[in-house]
Amino acid sequence: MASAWKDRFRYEITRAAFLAGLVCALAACEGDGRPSHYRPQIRDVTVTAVPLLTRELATTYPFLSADFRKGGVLDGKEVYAYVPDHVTAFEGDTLRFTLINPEDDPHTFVLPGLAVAMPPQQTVNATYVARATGIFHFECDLPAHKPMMYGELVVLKAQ
Ligand SMILES: [Cu+2]
Repeated sequence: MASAWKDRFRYEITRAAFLAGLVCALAACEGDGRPSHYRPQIRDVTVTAVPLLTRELATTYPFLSADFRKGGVLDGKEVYAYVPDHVTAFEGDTLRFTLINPEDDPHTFVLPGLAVAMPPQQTVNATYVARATGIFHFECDLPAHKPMMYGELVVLKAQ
């Protein structure tokens, strides 16, 4: 009788250990069934606002005068870029942005969940946690710079 009790006890202990191991394994798995070994990182990203086609350049490129004129293709606009204009991270990473605006015009850096002013000739720091996977548009939301001044943050699934 004592032996049967011991066998039963051993069986229950083994079963409990198996279930505990199964729970741990499932908790470590992603949706595709493979365990995730990625540890979120801090990524330092420097983004600089750069002029491409601005009014000041009309003296260098005379054709721009027609573009900036009322009714021209750049009427009320100027073309700027972010360098780089694409940033990649993994889900859970923290991005430490250093935003540099070397120009005499203001800009902004707007991502879903983050809006930062970039005053002229200043450097601004901002932190963003990439909580969700996907492709996220960032832009300067000043009307004179939309829709040309933009980029994308690509957040990949951690593996
Ligand atoms: Cu701008």
